[in-house]
Amino acid sequence: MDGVIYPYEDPLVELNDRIKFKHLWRRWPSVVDEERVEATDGPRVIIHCDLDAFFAAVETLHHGLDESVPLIIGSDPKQGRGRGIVSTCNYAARVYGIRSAMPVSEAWRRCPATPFGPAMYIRGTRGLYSRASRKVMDVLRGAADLFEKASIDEAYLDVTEHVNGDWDAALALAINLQQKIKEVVNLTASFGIAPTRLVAKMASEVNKPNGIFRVMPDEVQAFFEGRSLRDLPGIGPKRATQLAEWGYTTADELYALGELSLARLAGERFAAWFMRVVDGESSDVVSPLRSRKSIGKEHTFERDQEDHEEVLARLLQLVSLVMERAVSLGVSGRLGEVKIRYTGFETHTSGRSIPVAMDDETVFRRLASGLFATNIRPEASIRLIGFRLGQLEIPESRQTTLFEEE
Ligand code: DCP
Ligand code: MG
Repeated sequence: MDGVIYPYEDPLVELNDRIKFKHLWRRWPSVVDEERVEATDGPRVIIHCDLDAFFAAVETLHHGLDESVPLIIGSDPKQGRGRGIVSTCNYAARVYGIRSAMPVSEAWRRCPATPFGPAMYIRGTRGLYSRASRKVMDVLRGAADLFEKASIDEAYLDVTEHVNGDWDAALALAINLQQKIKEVVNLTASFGIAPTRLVAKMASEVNKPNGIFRVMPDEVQAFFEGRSLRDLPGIGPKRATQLAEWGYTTADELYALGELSLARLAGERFAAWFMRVVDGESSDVVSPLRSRKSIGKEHTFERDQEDHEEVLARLLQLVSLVMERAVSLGVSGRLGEVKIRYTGFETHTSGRSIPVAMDDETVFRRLASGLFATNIRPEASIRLIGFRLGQLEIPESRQTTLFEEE
């Protein structure tokens, strides 16, 4: 990127100038084609796709159910005494105020199953969802320069090069992808098109279900006008409540404060992040690397190792390498797993989850040592040792937890 100057990185440039520069940039889409991942401050064309009432829609198709019957996917409601939660529900059930993550007993209270009420409850079939998800992801991946699966039913596509920076072509592409998904798995999906990941994600909510919404680079500020701070991915409930107590409930009110005052109120990091988001300049790139499910490293000893101290030392080295990788990819994990393969190839994997995703080396070194100590078979000789960081989380959610903790 030597010799390439990014005028809008200059903090002294006025907002209007920055918007002008962004338009110029659009006409020079591939000055740094090879390094497009780094060229993230220019307006990219990002598409976010999110399937509608995903688990419920799959079950509806699978069992040939009537869409107008409220359908709740989650743990067994046990006639209202169930202690689990709702995974999701169809739109007919949302009319009753039923939502993802609500206690299933609460869902039952709002809308019980026959003979007490009209609803239907299904425990869910993971395999069905994974299969449908894979087919959808294959369709989406094919259209993206950079592709990132963000969860089982949503993905980010950086299509800047694919559409050559043309926002009408991006809209046409989203319509086309929506039709293809319908053809391939008979599910409906909603799309958001915007210059940043975060705005694309918010945009895909606007016309849900089966909708598309586009936010052009010069419409980002207007998009945030009157928008509740609670609707911003990256602002957790705690921070939203805090900001509301100070009198700020919408994005534009908070933006009007200006970065300096906001920093004094809510911290420099948050202020810088928030101003960039509303400027449509969030630096979160669509990263294929974040699609990965886990980061793992293994070591096979030259000769089966009987010295458990040695094995543990090697394990801790692996933990460090994995955590370095996680930090460089910008991901955190909630699960640590230790794999031990004994002489003769017998293999044992044991894992433990922590309450929130972290990228802290010390935490996972401690977790790995604990797993090793409790699971290692005394006197056994070891052929291979491995460590894996799983249940990875993407930075949007990471930002939430970091900001909450500040
Ligand atoms: N899910 C879950 N538990 C949650 C949230 C979601 O098991 N707390 C599962 C069920 C959803 C799927 O993930 O079907 C996708 O999550 P979404 O948040 O995208 O919810 P839906 O796709 O169900 O609904 P929407 O139409 O609002 O996207
Ligand atoms: Mg969804």
